[in-house]
Amino acid sequence: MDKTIMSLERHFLDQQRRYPEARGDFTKLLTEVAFAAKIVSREVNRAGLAGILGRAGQTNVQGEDVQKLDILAHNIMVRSLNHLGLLCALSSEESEGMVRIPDEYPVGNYALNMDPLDGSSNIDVNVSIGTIFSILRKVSYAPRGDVTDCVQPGYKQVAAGYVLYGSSTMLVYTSGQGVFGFTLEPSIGEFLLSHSHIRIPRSGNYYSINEAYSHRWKEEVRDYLACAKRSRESGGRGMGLRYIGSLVADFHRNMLKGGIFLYPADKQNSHGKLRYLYEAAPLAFIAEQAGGKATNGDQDIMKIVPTELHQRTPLIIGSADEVDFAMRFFRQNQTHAECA
Ligand code: P6P
Repeated sequence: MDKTIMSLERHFLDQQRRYPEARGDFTKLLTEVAFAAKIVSREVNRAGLAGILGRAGQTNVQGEDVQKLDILAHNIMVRSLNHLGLLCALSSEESEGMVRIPDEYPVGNYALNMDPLDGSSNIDVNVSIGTIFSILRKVSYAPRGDVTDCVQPGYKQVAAGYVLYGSSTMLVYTSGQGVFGFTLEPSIGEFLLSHSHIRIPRSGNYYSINEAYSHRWKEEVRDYLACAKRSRESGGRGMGLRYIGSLVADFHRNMLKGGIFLYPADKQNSHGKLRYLYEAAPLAFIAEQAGGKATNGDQDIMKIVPTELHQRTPLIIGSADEVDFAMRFFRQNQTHAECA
């Protein structure tokens, strides 16, 4: 039987019906994020023509300045969202400070943290990249919001999502009622429901980590990886390596196929590389809603209380059984924990 055709907007409205008291602001915000993602998707897909249209930092054939795509994505997201009267604050990997709502625009009751285009170094080689966003309620008493509205622990999120610009453009989100995936149908410019109630498999065949840094890792990370690779017959997990170098792409594969992604702290990055508010926390919300887990190697990502806008965190995220297995090593006080 043909599946029903469910657009993103129809899905949001159906979800909103569960809350009679809802005014629709949250639905409107999610809808506008999806609108902005469509524009970013178009620019990402045109990037391959940059040689003709002009590279970032140069001028294109029309003599226009070509912006770096991550700056362009940042501007598209900000300009799509900052005038709606839905947000009191925005943060972005592309902005040192909080992005304030211009005085001429009304403010709203939500804050949005985002990585507008993560993995942008992969654009020139046509590797999948992504947008990551996290939505929180306003908590400050500042009339027009302040940075404390952005800097909140993961468990305070009301929604989180990512957009993957790959062989197709997918938007995956949660608002605490499960995880839903929508695929963009370019011919009609609509995101259509393609993955309802995504559940991350409890285990997986692949681990994702940049093994070039193994000399910088703590002993327990090396011990874990030795067991991750070892065959199941000899007490290991029998896993292979998949590392795209684009967080959203690696995470999305694990969401659908199972697996584990690790970016641990090391001698060079004592707090890890990835950012808490707009990379780890939103993906942790999604992972947990899909039955997976996310930790910094010591505590759940969702329970970490951040203090800074661009705070970094180690991140171990993916299938529940794979994260549990890894934590056996990271929680160990002694080194050289045994596989079995
Ligand atoms: P490394 C991209 O720059 C990014 O932020 C993530 O998308 C990706 O997972 C990670 O960094 C890759 O980092 O140090 O392995 O190149």
